[in-house]
Amino acid sequence: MERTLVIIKPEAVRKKLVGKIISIYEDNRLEIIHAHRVLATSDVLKLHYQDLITKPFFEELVSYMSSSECVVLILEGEHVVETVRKINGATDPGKADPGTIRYMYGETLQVNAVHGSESVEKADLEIEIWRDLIRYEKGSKR
Ligand code: IDP
Ligand code: MG
Repeated sequence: MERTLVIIKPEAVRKKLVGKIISIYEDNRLEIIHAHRVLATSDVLKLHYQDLITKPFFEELVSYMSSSECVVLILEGEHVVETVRKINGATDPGKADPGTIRYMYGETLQVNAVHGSESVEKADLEIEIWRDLIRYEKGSKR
């Protein structure tokens, strides 16, 4: 079954939006198969955002993402990668469709409430990158 990695970003955790955000995924019939609250390390974030390493905002992004704890979720379901990206909305909350998580809870282009993997391949890679930090057991079918 397809899986994806979601991060409820630090400001959304600080604002106590974890329950509301998880409910949105569940209301869309997606299954939360793992959840872990953790302070992200810069090593993991640099791997997670490796494609953005040349961007001028890269260092700021890593420091924002490790500014306080985030909640990392693994979701499972048919077409879960694409479904989560739709539910999350456009990267820039100002351009996100009404009803999306980023429209409702995002603040800025950077501080935008949630992350969702962009492809099935990226999801598998991100799950491996985060696996130890979020204690998601290797070999677990879930
Ligand atoms: P995505 O999260 O919608 O996949 P990406 O382009 O992969 O968007 O960027 C990853 C994250 O980097 C975004 O969610 C956002 O937090 C941050 N980001 C993207 N573009 C900018 C920018 O131009 N300035 C500051 N932060 C940005
Ligand atoms: Mg991305």
